[in-house]
Amino acid sequence: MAGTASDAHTWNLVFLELYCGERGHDVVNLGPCVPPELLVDECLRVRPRLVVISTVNGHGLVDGQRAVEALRARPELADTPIVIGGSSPPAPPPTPPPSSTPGRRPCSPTGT
Ligand code: B12
Repeated sequence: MAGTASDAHTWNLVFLELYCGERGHDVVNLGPCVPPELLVDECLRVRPRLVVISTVNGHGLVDGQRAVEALRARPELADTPIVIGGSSPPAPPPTPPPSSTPGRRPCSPTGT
């Protein structure tokens, strides 16, 4: 289990470690800000049944892809299941509906 390279959040990892541990799984929690090279080295050492990557800081798409590519580049880890999850970026604010004020007309370039 690891946070992504740029992600400093830790309670996500604490939660997941407890969640998996309480269900009987042996968990190696590498903590936050884990670069792909470290993740690969630890996976080669531990040979996990599952790699859990957590990302909550909004950079999961880029960081996660790099981590998965690094893991998949090693033949020893090519078949190791990987899950990635966490929080996604906040939704943008809703677009206000077009104004329906009576008599209001769109401006033309000439101001007419
Ligand atoms: C506490 C906090 C911090 C603390 C972290 C302290 C620490 N030691 O962890 C501090 C102040 C350091 C911090 C920093 C930053 N933060 Co912050 N932080 C939070 C906050 C308020 C709570 C996060 C938390 O601890 N939640 C508790 C844990 C248990 O819940 P969780 O993280 O959501 O994890 C759950 C799920 O996501 C899921 N999950 C997580 N991982 C995985 C993996 C799998 C496989 C699965 C299935 C599920 C899963 O399970 C967990 C339990 O339900 C959130 C906002 C919020 N209310 O969520 C923002 C938030 C995560 N932070 C945010 C941001 C932007 C930052 C900063 C970039 C701010 C800045 N400009 O510096 C930095 C990041 C720096 C970095 N390099 O990463 C944003 C991320 C936005 C995004 N996703 O696009 C959030 C969402 C705030 C916001 N609304 O903007 N932060």
